[in-house]
Amino acid sequence: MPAFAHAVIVRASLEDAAIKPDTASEVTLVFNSKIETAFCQVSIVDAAGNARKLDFKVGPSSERLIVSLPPLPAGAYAIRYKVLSADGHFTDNVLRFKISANP
Ligand SMILES: [Cu+2]
Repeated sequence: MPAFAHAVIVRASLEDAAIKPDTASEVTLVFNSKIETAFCQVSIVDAAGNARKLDFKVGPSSERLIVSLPPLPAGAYAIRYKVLSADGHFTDNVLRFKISANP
């Protein structure tokens, strides 16, 4: 099975818009293949290693996950995701980002 058959992120809205501190927001993750959302897990990890689960929904197409971020103070974070792609393989990865106090 070639590596490109697995679900990998091809684009994340974090590249386009900085997340503001202490403000709830949404992050869109665009994958290269359809995602089976019933088997996905998304969480956020802060610099101290504390993790919490994030709510997400699929849309507007089945390669996209829209993840809800709670209000977060400035700092370094990682979104950890585990997704099941339509070819039946799980992909596990992290997406690091920073929230700066003065975006
Ligand atoms: Cu695969």
